[in-house]
Amino acid sequence: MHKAADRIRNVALVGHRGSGKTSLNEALLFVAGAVGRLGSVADGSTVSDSEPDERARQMSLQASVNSFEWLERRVNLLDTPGGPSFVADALAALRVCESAVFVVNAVMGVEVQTARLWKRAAELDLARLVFVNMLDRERADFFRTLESLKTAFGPHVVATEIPIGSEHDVEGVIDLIDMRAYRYEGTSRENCSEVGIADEQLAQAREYREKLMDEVAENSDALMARYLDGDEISHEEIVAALKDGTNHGLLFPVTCGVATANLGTNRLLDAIVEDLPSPVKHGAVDADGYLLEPDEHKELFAYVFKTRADPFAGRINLFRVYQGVIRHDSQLLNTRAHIKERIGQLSSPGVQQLHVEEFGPGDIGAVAKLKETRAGDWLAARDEPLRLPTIKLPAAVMAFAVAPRNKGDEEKMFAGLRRLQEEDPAIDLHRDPQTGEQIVAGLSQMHVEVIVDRLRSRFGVEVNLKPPRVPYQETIRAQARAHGRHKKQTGGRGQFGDCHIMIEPLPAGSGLEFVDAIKGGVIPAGFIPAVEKGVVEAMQSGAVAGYPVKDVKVTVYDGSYHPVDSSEMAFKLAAAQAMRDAMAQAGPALLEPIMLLTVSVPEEAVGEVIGDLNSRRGHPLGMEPTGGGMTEVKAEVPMAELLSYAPDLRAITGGQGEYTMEFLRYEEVPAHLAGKVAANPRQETLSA
Ligand SMILES: Nc1nc2c(ncn2[C@@H]2O[C@H](COP(=O)(O)OP(=O)(O)OP(=O)(O)O)[C@@H](O)[C@H]2O)c(=O)[nH]1
Ligand SMILES: [Mg+2]
Repeated sequence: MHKAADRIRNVALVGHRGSGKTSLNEALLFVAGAVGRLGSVADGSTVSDSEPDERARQMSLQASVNSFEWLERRVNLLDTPGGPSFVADALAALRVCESAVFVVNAVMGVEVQTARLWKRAAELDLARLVFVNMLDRERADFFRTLESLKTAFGPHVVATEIPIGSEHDVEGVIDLIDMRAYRYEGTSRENCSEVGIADEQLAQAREYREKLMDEVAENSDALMARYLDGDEISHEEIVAALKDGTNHGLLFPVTCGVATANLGTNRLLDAIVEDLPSPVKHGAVDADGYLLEPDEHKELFAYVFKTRADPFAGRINLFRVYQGVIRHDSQLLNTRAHIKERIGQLSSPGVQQLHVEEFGPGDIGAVAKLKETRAGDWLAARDEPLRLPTIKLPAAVMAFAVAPRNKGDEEKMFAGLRRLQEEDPAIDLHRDPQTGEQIVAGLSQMHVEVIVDRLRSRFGVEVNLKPPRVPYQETIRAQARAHGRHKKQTGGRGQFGDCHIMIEPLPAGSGLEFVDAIKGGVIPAGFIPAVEKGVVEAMQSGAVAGYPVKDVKVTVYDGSYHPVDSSEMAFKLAAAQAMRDAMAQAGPALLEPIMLLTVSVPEEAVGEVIGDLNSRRGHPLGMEPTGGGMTEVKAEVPMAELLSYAPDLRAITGGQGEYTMEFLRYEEVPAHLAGKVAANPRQETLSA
């Protein structure tokens, strides 16, 4: 029998890079008895981060799922990477969960990625709970972190516990609901014991309890009236109101602890099963108009959210059942590939890879050995095309040309790249239309380096990377009309296609919008797709410098045809010609990617670093001391100016500077530079 949907908790651990998610994941598994010892990230002994490259880099590179039982509930806990380059997996995890635990570093407070993921979780309507981690670190401050959470996420972020002691002397936590104190000693499962609240902390605890009660009472009119009258409110009533507010995204409880010391983690585990919603409570999921209900009697729909390559089992697909029951030894349909897949063995994901006969609605499971199925697919009882709203991923702008070191490894390299892309949809693979080279694009240089490492370690292919090229784009700034006509009469059957189009600029990020405004069949409907094809082909190469053209609305509004001579090919050629003419007249503009650069440098080098960024057409956004004599400088800089930044920064800072960058947006290239780019379409000087 499967676990009932109201006994399941799907929870994603999310947060900024290095905030302690993997360590917390480990502690929660340890407390629940799913692992026998508390592994550590530093030793490379944690359950998640099990891949060799994750251990070597001491950071999570992909999502991992562990299922275990706690208080008769089944918890599917998803550890996600905090690094912005690996955000695809964090977003995929949020999609299949009802709730998220935000892990926040108590020294740093809310960081960039925390805020971004919060926004995504809000869009998905997830219950959110915060764990303020690393209370033991120097300069850690729970209360300052709480303030930064309120500033970022509003007044309904509220502490349900506060720490006892701080930094190296942190000892435990005070539960504000029941006003009870807990002390932790050592890291064993039995390290927690109740103690009295120290007199000197009583006033502070009362103050924060009052804030909590104000917030809880706000979620229930009845409770509010009695609270204002000064009535005693019972434990059960407080918990019920807190739970209700959390489940509806009206209130965000903040807990705290030290993941690596297993401090506060037992309480978090209880909160996960008691305060966070089940799939039933969260309710039906809207898949493109089709409501999926967590009902075991309805037909099956399961969504594959993650494909992992396992060295032993081959490709493993992790799925979430939305409706119905998935059974082992059964046959299902893949609704994208329209093929039947045989479901052999099913297993519960993670450390306790137990074979499971069936998974019910709301549950998360793993299946190996499927032929075609990969992340993003639906497995279903029948071929009903379902869609969840697409997850918007950042643009893969760090593009490198790759080639195998050994001639003859081409096929192996392509196969490897395709497999890696299955695991990570943020990777973009394409051929450079100008040079014919194979391009691998990721969200950052590190992202691409991880891909190269994996090609070597998993697929045995050594590749060379050529320096990145700038992925310029083009667009138009004005409206234009053009006429294209393709006519050939060379004996026999002729060629005839004829169309009039109008093009207009669209807002950035809109891509192509193609409108068929043909009246009276002057171009027969059957040829319209050929017209669109011609337009799309012409847009591969813009009028300024031959880069792909984006953000254009194209309306085909007139034309003519010949009953015998017209063909798809003729209409495609006519449309491409019209499009090229129209683009040349429509104020074509060259666009370049602008990056957010974050540089960490010694304080004394800040002046020179900023001066250098100014000479790179950069706009400094601000700076902040980060301790240890280091300062973090943020700036917006065109990518074209950063291709050789690493050696220059090394020279300025005597090797002590570090930087990361990520894509922000496209902006028009200043006119005096656009000419230079156009004159050098292969960017040859850059790869010198
Ligand atoms: N002192 C202290 N160190 C911690 C704590 N939690 C994690 N760390 C350390 O912080 C570093 C990062 O921890 P991880 O658990 O890998 O952080 P993460 O959030 O999983 O990192 P990403 O997966 O890269 O986003 C490791 O060296 C941990 O040992 C904590 O509560 N206190
Ligand atoms: Mg991690």
